[in-house]
Amino acid sequence: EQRHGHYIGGEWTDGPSAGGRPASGRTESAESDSFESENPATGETLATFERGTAADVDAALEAATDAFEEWRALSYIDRAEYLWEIYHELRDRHEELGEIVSKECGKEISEGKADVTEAWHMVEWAAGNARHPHGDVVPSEVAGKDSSMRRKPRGVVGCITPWNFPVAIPFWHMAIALVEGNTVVWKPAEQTPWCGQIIAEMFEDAGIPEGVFNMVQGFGDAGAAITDDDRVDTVLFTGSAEVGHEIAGKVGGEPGKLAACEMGGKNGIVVTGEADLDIAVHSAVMSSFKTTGQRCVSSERLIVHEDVYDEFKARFVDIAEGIAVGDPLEEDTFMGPVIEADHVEKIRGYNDLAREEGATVLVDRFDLADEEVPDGYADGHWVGPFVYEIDYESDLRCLNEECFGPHVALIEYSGDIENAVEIHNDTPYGLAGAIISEDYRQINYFRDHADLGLAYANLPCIGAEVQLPFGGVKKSGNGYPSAREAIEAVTERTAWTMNNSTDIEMAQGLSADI
Ligand code: UN1
Repeated sequence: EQRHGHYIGGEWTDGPSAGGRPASGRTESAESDSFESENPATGETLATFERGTAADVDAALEAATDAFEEWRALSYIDRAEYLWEIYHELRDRHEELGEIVSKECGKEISEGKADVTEAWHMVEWAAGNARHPHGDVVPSEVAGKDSSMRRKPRGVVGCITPWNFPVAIPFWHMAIALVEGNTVVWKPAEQTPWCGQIIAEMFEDAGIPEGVFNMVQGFGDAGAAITDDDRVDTVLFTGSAEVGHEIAGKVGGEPGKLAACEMGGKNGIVVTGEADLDIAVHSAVMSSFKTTGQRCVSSERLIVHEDVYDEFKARFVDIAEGIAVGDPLEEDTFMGPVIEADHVEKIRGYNDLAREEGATVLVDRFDLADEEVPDGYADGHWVGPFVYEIDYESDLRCLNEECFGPHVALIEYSGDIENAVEIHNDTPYGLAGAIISEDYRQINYFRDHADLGLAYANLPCIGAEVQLPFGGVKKSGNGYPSAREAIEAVTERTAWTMNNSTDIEMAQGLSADI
């Protein structure tokens, strides 16, 4: 029987009480002790989950704090063994879990499966790291001294993860945190509690010692109870800029506590006059419409040179007009639904805003024609591509704010690569972006001058691999909570120096005479 509670200190809580009133959809309701997971393609309820309170978070933090000393005392290799169990389970259950991801967050099935694949890649990287030397031997200027940099776990790591990668991103955070010797309190996104439940079951099946891994389901109030608590040493957050900036400001301001946050972007692709247009159009379509535009790395700005603008536009518009929107479990679907009803309204708002700010609309499939919505899916959260062209102006909100949907601007530029990069950099964000060009000088200029954490040439700006750093500059993030760089946020570095001689000799010529 499924319990659908929290996993705290090696035990499941009872789950939503029989008489508990489920929150309607995913709206927050303070009176409710439960909430529902919904299939965004059909609107149907998948399961009901217990809604975490401050008391649940308190219990989870207590358990994580108590478990820390024993967990850190294990060897790296022994800690990694638990993760290897999970690695095999993720692989063995690939198809099944990929379908669950697609059902709960609406991504088409190849993306659902890729989410699971990315999770095991991360586990493989983190657990494999246990057999890799980390730390540095550092030369000392004094012959009799040995210096090195050693890593230590920080303690309790609070992880807050988003719904759009409900399996991969939790492992970006937790696999490294755990192998490095930290204990974890995790809140999955309220939109994807089913994925949260399954991941917690995997930790249970792997036999992870009690209190090392804890999962509390719930909303932002449960998240705030984690991030605000003094027992938490590091907060790892991936999600919206609004929440991330709040956490970074609040937690980052507290001495001894560390927040690493990765937020969204207003990502751009530059197509120069020297671009291969097949690659340009293909990359732009993938970057704008995969995951129905709901990746933090999705592109919402296409900055195209005047020499190729008309041809690029015609080809991009043609594909956007025909792109297959539908049941995420069907193999030939390109775009599934968006995550929830409120998100449909948010996207509508940005489409309207673009019109008000002077856009010429090229494709508007926002209100999908009735016959396009598959039978039986009328209650799903459907939107189609919205493509517009607009004259670049620095302060247009539609070119600065992240919509997080299939909403994309075409901007024509003239002159050199410098002009394109100036437009590219003119947003508050700097997460991912791409240049499409056959001219290596233009490519190198973009690499060196575009404000980005993830930069691509002749590729879409989605699809990063876990062994690369994943994070952004400017308002897109700080501290890299994600993929391989998370190691920096979950470890302390000790500068260790040992004297091997019988005298004391100081560096910098400092006198040691007394
Ligand atoms: C996200 O966009 O929220 O780089 C994460 C990618 C994926 C991860 C995306 N590996 O597209």
